[in-house]
Amino acid sequence: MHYLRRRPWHLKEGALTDEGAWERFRAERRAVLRGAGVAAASLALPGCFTAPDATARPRREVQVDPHRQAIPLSEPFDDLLRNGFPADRSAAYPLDRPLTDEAVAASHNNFYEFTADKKAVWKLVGDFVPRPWAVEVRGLVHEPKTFDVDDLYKLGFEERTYRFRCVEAWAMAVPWTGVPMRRFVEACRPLSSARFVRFVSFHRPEQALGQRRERWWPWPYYEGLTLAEATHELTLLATGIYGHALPRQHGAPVRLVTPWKYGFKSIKSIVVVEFTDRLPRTFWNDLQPDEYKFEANVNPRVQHPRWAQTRERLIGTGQVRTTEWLNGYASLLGDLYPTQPETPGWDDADPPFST
Ligand SMILES: Nc1nc2c(c(=O)[nH]1)N[C@H]1C(S)=C(S)[C@@H](COP(=O)(O)O)O[C@H]1N2
Ligand SMILES: [Mo]
Repeated sequence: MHYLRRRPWHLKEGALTDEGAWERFRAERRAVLRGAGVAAASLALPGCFTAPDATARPRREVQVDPHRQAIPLSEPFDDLLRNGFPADRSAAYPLDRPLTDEAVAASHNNFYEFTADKKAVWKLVGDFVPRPWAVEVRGLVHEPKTFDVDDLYKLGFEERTYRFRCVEAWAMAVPWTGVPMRRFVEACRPLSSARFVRFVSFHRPEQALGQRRERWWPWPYYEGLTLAEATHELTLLATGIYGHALPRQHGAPVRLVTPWKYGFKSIKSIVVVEFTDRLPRTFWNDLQPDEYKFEANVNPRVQHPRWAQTRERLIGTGQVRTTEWLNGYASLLGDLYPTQPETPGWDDADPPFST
């Protein structure tokens, strides 16, 4: 079994966020998860408790925190504590803005399977059953297989604070927990002929109001990445947010996070991962072919047909910021996209490499 090495995370936390309440909550929860033996005095002072035993894994103990009462979650908090949580936060992805308040992020969602009303998603996800959950791996792999989502922590969880930019020009900054997608891809053992990874979400009209209402939409939601994108260090297969498992409205139990692409690429509630040598079609391209193409990289120079992409508004604070090429991740992406284009991504007529 693979365990992440515990790092002195408390030293860098202050640099990443000014959300004192959240940090306090996080420190307290870690302490509680670590066992009842932790001195109560240390709970009030994040950073004052000692580093935990490297082999001590959190158990699913019930812990109801007062801070959490205010968070619009669709399920009880104890149900969000699962194997692998909380994970160590990586220092490699510092933010240039405060973390978004958890309650704000949890009540402002795009999840069209339920509704197009961002403010109402969290109220409508209650019937969705995210467990048990298997992710089917198929296509150009040595052997098709399925992963139980509750076993993914064995591949090694880490927490990363990422900026997130929706194509609608709102943005947030959140701590995701998950497995680097590269490690998941390795575990899938793709054939050398694989060029793309295709992702498919669930189709459960009986649990999802939007899928019942918008019957003609091409459900289930589907997305894709090139293999180079999927195996890039930045790509995360996320099972958690804010130190616990994903609540339903954020795409329980497992979703993609590609922080340099518009949010719609970060497909939620994945049931299929398919390796292919053909450019995957995508849900939004099929619904709105005149909008962003497959690549959908954040690019302030390429306008949406109906609005500019030069700026973004942070949910919660309402702060307006300049949007950066690749959402500010250009230096980490290296030579994946050497130039900043003036036109939307590419489509099947214009693949980014020769096969
Ligand atoms: N299955 C699925 N995944 C999805 C969507 C969706 O409607 N269905 N919306 C996308 C869009 S447009 C955005 S901005 C993000 C929103 O993620 P969040 O609600 O966790 O902030 O999820 C993306 N993933
Ligand atoms: Mo979005």
